[in-house]
Amino acid sequence: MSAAIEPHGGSGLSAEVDPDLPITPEGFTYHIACKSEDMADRIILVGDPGRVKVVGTYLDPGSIVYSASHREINIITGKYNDVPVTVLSTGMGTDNIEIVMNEVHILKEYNMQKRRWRTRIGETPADPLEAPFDPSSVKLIRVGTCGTPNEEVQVGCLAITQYAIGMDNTCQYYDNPAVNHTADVQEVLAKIEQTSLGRVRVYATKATPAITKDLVDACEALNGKVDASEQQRYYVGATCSGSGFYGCQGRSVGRFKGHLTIPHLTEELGDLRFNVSENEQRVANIEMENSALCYLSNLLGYQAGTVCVVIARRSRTGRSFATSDQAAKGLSNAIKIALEALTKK
Ligand code: R1P
Ligand code: URA
Repeated sequence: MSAAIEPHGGSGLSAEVDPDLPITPEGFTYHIACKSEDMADRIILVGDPGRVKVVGTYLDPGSIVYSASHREINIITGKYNDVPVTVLSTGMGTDNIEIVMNEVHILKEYNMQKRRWRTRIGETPADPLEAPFDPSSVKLIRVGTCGTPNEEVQVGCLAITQYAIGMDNTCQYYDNPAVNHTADVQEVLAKIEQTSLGRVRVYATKATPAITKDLVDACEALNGKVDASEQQRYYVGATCSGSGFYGCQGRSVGRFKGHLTIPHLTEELGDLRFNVSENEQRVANIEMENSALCYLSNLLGYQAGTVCVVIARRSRTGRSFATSDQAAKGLSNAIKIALEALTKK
């Protein structure tokens, strides 16, 4: 196992490096301290850098072969059920997700030796000896914490993302992925634009349906193994991602009171109903990373989804914050479920 490495992998960046694609001569990207061979195709993303170590305790004993740290990005690679898995922290916010997604893309699809992009399945290969890359082989599941505006959702419950609503502006800098033009995603967008969020530019996309389903199946399987008192509650719905924790999620603090553009954001999100595919959908949760994860993964053809433990309930019918025990139990189950879904064969 490598010890904490120097930022940029030792020799650093030189004047010859392409400023649009900063990669060291050894093949390290600018922010994630690893090379292509150190990153598995199946990736758990967490916000909190300290959570990487926690997820590591759920991996197969003695399986961790790589560990490094740079800025808020801690990374380990090991195995779960004998399947290679990387666990990576992003820190808080969609802006960090944009950095991580670009560098995961480079690490997966840029041939560092030949200094050119790999060809994908269905494209004419640049080198007939090189195996074409299948973008759907990259699977990313975020394991986070969140709040909820939904009175049906209690603290300690897991929120599993089906639709993704971006209240942030990160993905306004990228074209819409094809899935955003489908009738169901368009409906989510139309509904969200009818709220006060119509005053800011919002976007909508969705998690990969297979990942949403695998997370639900993993939660059901976990519940099948425990007593009624230990059942893990979960709720599938739309995840709204804000570009901040306070005003951007409708929290008005101190002298900011009276100065929010959308003072009733949580109430409006809690009241939203989407009749997507004839099945009523609601907002499940609010956090700060999922929108960019799903949107950018959809653009790249990677598979992505999110499971978060609800720690703050801010609904019309009740307000509460999870105890440390509730948060820890929910997080433990979220980690198990995410690892099962990620490594499903
Ligand atoms: C805010 O406290 C942070 O917690 C949530 C939010 O998305 C934001 O990053 O997720 P993590 O617990 O994964 O960091
Ligand atoms: N994380 C968030 O982003 N919001 C919450 O309310 C709780 C956790």
